[in-house]
Amino acid sequence: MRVDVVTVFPDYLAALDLSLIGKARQAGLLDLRVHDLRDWTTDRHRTVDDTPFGGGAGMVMRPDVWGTALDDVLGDDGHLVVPTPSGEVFTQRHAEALATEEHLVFACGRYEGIDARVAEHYRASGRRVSELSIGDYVLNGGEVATLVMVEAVGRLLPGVVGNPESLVEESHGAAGLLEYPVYTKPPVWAEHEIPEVLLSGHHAKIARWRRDRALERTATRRPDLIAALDVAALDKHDLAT
Ligand code: 6GU
Repeated sequence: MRVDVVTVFPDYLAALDLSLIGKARQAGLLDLRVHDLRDWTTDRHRTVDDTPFGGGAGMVMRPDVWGTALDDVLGDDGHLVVPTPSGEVFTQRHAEALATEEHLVFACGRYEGIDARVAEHYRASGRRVSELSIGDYVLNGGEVATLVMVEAVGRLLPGVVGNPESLVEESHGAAGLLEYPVYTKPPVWAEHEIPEVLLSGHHAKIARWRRDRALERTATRRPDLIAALDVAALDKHDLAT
């Protein structure tokens, strides 16, 4: 997969050199390039923003600078992703859909945003454009949201996560539940023991226990996810839990 990020803070994206995503880049599974938006400015001060029409606080990013940058970077197949607190909320379903794309381009704006004509223009020209938020809070710009989305998408690319089974049971997977609690050695730590069933070697009982804990946790922490569950996917025992 090819990923381009356009930002006025290229250094923010340095974390993508690390860990699994960094390895995926070295292995050639992910071709990630970070660009400085100011490289597309033409004035002496390298201006990227201006005051909002209609008045109000803060600055808005200029469409002309973004337009020349995105015309260069999008190529003919790029899917434009604009991180913005006024976007749809990014979920694992968005990550899965974006992971099937050949080429993503992230346009990082400051939080007052990019002139609205930019998304409108690329949509009108027939491109896929996704305006996405990472949650209900406000960040200073799209860079951290881009880190989040590139990591969520990148780990779904074939070969990035060593054991693909670790993608199966995790939170926000197909089951629509949060993950059950996990434990490792030592079996007793600070007088806390691990649940006995996990030492039983009884695989069906362990699976049942894990599903019950996942249901319990999800009901307490994320009742919205319980409400969204497909009732047909629940078993008798689930309904009793
Ligand atoms: Cl994508 N951008 C900004 N600036 N703030 C956010 C966000 C994005 N998602 C949540 N808050």
